[in-house]
Amino acid sequence: MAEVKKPTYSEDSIQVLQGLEAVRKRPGMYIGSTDSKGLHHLIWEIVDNSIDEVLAGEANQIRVIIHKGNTVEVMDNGRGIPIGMHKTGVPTPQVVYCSLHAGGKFDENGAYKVSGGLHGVGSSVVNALSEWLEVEINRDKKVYIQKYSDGGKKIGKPSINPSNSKKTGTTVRFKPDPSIFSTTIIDYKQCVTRFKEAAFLIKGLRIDLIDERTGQSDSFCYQEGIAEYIRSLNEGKVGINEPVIFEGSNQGISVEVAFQYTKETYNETLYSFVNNIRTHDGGTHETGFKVAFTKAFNEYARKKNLIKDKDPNLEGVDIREGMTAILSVRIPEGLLQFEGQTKNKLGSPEAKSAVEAVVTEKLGFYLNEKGEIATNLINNAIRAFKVRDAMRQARDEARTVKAKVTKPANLNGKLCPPQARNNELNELFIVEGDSAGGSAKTGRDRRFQAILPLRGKVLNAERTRAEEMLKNEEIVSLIHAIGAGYGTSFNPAHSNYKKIIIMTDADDDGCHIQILLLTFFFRFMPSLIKRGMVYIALPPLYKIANKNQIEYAWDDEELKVKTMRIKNYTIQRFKGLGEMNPDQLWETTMNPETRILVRVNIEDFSEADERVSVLMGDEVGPRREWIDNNVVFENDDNFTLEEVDVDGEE
Ligand code: 1YM
Repeated sequence: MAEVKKPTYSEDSIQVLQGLEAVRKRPGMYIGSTDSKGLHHLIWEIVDNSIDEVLAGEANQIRVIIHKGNTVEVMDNGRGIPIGMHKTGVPTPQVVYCSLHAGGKFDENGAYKVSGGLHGVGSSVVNALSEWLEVEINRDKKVYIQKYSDGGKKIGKPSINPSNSKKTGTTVRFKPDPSIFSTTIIDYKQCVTRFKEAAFLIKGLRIDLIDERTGQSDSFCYQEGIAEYIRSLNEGKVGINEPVIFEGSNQGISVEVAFQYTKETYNETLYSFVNNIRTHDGGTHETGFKVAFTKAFNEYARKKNLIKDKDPNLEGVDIREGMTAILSVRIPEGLLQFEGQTKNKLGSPEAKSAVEAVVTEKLGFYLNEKGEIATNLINNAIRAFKVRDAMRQARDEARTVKAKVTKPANLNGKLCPPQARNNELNELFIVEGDSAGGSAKTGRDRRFQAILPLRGKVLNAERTRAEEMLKNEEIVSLIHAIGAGYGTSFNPAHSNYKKIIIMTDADDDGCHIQILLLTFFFRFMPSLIKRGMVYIALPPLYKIANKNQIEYAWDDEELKVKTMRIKNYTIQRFKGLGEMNPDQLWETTMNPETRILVRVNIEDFSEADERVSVLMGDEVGPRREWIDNNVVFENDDNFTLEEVDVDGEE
């Protein structure tokens, strides 16, 4: 990892600014919000202080404990906050924990913090927003303890006792104030994500996370840093190259990049970080990264005659197809500039040129050195370009064909479109087989429901090259029916339908088709799922009939309850959708007033990505291992299924 200039400020340089009352009056100004997000910011803020100590080269371990009453303890093995008197006549830790803006973050004399610290919030803000807080410092063979309560009010004087131990470090325990926060329940999963990321980004840092409420614990430590991050993201995929790391610095900005290309992947995964905080919306550093890749690949391809003089340059999206990359930059406070509503986008112009300079140089060397791999990567990009070009042509053709037919694209008699064009209301049912397709076509509300019957199995998008996928009739029909493109050009706003509903038999084959379709959507139209536009229809399993009265049951439990109420009934178990007549199918599965739909939702995109490649990909080993370790797979928590639409409400 590139060296970052060590802060040079001392106890003297801390400016005592103002009291903590202001923070309690307007917490939102300091931590963004007082909901769960704001609550977790308190933890991040304290941990960031420990991380700064790690980045200064003075600590390598951080331990976070969530205690039973949702109190938090953060400990590091750094130097410990200085315990001597500050020039203002109070002990330094008190300055750090009681005065706003203390701690060097706002020091203008060259000192800067490089870890996240949203809004430059300091330890004092955490103190201000805590019911109580306790600081314990081990330093100079002494133990210093000071407690505060009710938003930072000192409880007595600090106790300073000699200790025999050479141990040094800082421990902070606190209880977020329930009169400030709308919730004080700490989410373990959010802590895992944050600390795992930090451990990946800082080689050799060990973070232990312990949840005493549940007994859960995790430990994160990665000696190979972001190269290991790449490996974990690409688990189950076949690599074209080994993960590579580039490091360098430019204009005081340190840049670290790792990347690996994998086969059979259509996607590009780029995770970027600024001062160890994920920048979900990218920004100037990502731009610099992309420009450098495009430049270096094209330069190399031309030099080696892999693309001819008359050919156009390879485009960025093609060059990045199949790439997984991590970009981590560390920027001095003075150059930090964020944009956008959520401040998740880096705006600093220096970051673009710094990343571009470092990556262009190192990538150029890498490609020249690894001739064979470089050729493979270039060919990968050329293939991606050809696929995209072919699809572009196909789309153009489709557009002209569409223009000639009078009714909107009939898709060779497959798609049965709704009467009205209304993409805010219309629904597309993807139905397994012709017989169910027939019932659905008759039973539907033709004003807003469309039916697309699928013949035969859908291709597995995870094991089929995009080029092949896009030749497949079923897939092409699906892409055209939805009408919003695919891959990087997919735009959910152009979808002809508000809901895309997968309607299959309630058996193994039906499940398989569901999974294949979800894999296709996940890889080719991920934002369709992200926007909550993909649904699974739940047909009933049983029909209970008694003279004129007909009821349906969706599982055995319901069957039991309903048959207890009815006398002299007959039970019919539906083996497939085709067994229902059009009216029955409408009533049970398609009518928005009575049907049950399950909305497909992705909680953690990268986890889902990894899961899809393990479960649907080429390699048998990781899949077998996953199945061995996760026996219950009806309850896969990556595709969370939330019930909606039970009575027409969402
Ligand atoms: C659990 C939270 O705050 N660790 C921590 C904080 C500091 C230091 C070490 C530290 C910094 C420096 C010198 C320096 C801080 N010190 C200050 C200040 N963990 C946690 N560990 N010696 C120790 O930056 O020069 C603010 S934070 F201002 F007092 F120096």
